[in-house]
Amino acid sequence: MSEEEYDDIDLSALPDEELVEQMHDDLYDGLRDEIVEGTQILLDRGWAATKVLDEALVEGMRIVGIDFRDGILFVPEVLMSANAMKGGMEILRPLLAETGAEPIGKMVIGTVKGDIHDIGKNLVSMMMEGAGFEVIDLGIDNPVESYLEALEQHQPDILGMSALLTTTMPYMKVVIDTLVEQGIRDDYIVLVGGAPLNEEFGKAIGADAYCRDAAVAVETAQAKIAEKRAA
Ligand code: B1M
Repeated sequence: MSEEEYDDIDLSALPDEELVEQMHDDLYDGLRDEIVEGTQILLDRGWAATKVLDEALVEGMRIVGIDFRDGILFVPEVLMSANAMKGGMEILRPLLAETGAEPIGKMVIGTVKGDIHDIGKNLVSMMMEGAGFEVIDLGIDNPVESYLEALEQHQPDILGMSALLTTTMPYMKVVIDTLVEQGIRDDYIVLVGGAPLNEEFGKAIGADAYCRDAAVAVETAQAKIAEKRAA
């Protein structure tokens, strides 16, 4: 569709289902302004932030991922989709992170060395903040040294690591092995996540748990902190 045709679409006139489909298209086409507008419209219509996130944004990104895998979309286009997704996430951030409660725990999180994917990690950070955790986000491409430095400086309860590539996920083991070597592994709850991981991998590298998505990350963090405090 041309820019002009896009300008003709009045997003606010679309019923919910069509608006969500339009947002999938807009995410695919990397149209940040439209994603921001669509996100706001759904919220104004009373949608919960998590519903907007799951049905409009994450589902749209899943479709982008399929065509990226199949060689229909390329890195520059997917970067624009990611940028549009982040536009929507910025609107949802204060809603997802809304909490008046005292922090119930602290987490340091970062994407591992060699990996620049950060959308999923950012979502985990937001949802953890929303559940009352203090989050220190180290960003992307973290070597073991930056995790160690952050653990030393912030003394968190939880270390979270994210990896989206099969080539970078083994680096999580490098970090955990280093914690073991330094005798500090048991000082932290280590949670890992990212699309190519699974439970078996989490166990094999010595993490405390693999988290399938941001909601599971929150539940797991709460359960592990409760266990640790009870012990
Ligand atoms: Co990339 N990429 N990418 N990419 N990219 C994938 C991951 C890929 C699956 C696409 C595909 O082929 N279908 C594929 C990996 C294949 C593989 O290794 N098996 C891939 C590839 C190959 C690449 C490049 C190598 C491409 C190239 O250059 N030829 C390159 C690598 C760059 C690098 O990192 N060194 C690359 C680059 C990029 C972009 C920069 C263009 C962009 C990233 C932009 C950004 O993040 N700022 C990008 C994107 C956007 C994707 C896809 C399309 C979408 C990822 C995403 O944001 N998903 C992705 C395809 C896919 O995953 N379907 C793909 C939405 C997000 C909400 O989900 O990240 O899974 P996810 O996070 C979830 C859970 O996994 C979990 O919770 C999150 C929320 O529910 N979770 C955690 C994640 N981290 C967690 C940490 C935790 C807990 C839970 O800690 C406690």
